[in-house]
Amino acid sequence: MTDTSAKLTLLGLGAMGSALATAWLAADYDITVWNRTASRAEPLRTLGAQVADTAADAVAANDLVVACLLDDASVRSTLDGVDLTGKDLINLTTGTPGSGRELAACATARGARYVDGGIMAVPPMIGVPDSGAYVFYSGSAAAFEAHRDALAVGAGTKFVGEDPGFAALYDVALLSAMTGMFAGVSHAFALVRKENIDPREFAGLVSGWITAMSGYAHGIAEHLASGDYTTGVTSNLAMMVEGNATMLRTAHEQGVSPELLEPFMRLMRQRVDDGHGDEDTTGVIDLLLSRR
Ligand code: FVH
Repeated sequence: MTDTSAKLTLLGLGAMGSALATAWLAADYDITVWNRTASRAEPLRTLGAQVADTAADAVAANDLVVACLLDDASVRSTLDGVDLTGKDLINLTTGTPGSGRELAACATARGARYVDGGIMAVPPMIGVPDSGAYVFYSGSAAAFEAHRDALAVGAGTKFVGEDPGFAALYDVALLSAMTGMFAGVSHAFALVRKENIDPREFAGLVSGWITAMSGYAHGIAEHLASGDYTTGVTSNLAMMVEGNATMLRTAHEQGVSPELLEPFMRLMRQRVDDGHGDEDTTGVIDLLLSRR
């Protein structure tokens, strides 16, 4: 039977692993830690952690084993040959949906229950009340429920289903949205960079505008749910494509490469050319799915 008392093993003491360990120690958890580079465990030993010499020793110490390593390969090599029988393995290492499913199959075949996790936070947010930090979890619902309290110590929890690939899918989907946002923000700063404009003041305007526009995601969701991409459209694609030309001319005038914007603009233009100028950008999703 799974031991759900306040103790666990943590493999990996990088920036994120150390933040998680510190949060569990602050909450009086009895934790055993292991890290490939042993010296990184010393600050945690001082705070009260047990430090294992090997990953196998660390795993043997507790039923709940959390891995927070660099990547899929480091998880596999760390757990190679380690007895996982009866363990609940929670893998917080960022991976792909496919790697989550593969690790789940591998762990299950070795007698463990597997839960994948996707951390939506940076290390300073861990263990900080109201920081907004949370983690997507998917995989064994029974293992997640058994350890819900422990997993909630450093960050909020969102269980997104028993498909072990879903935590990574949600994680990477949100990171992808963020990457597109960073691209837009970079272009915006480039446009004003050579002018006598205070970047700190400009940042407030950029941030406020992005926040005001963020509800756009809900409009897209309604279109995808209904299959009608024209309902509630206030700014149609034909108009936006004309606006794109103005954005590109402005980039040219300001000496800024349009390379971050052009790929998306090409897809918008394609939808208009295909006769969808009365929609918004939802149809770009269909184009992305039809091109691979
Ligand atoms: N830090 C962040 O902002 C992000 C936030 C969202 C989630 N990510 C993911 O979390 C995983 C761990 O990230 P991290 O910030 O702790 O990363 P590092 O500080 O670089 O530490 C990496 C740890 O992995 C160990 N490690 C690397 N390769 C191996 C290996 N072949 N075998 C065993 N351990 C390995 C490394 O050990 P060492 O270099 O100290 O010996 C660290 O413990 C990650 O998936 C992020 O994408 C963080």
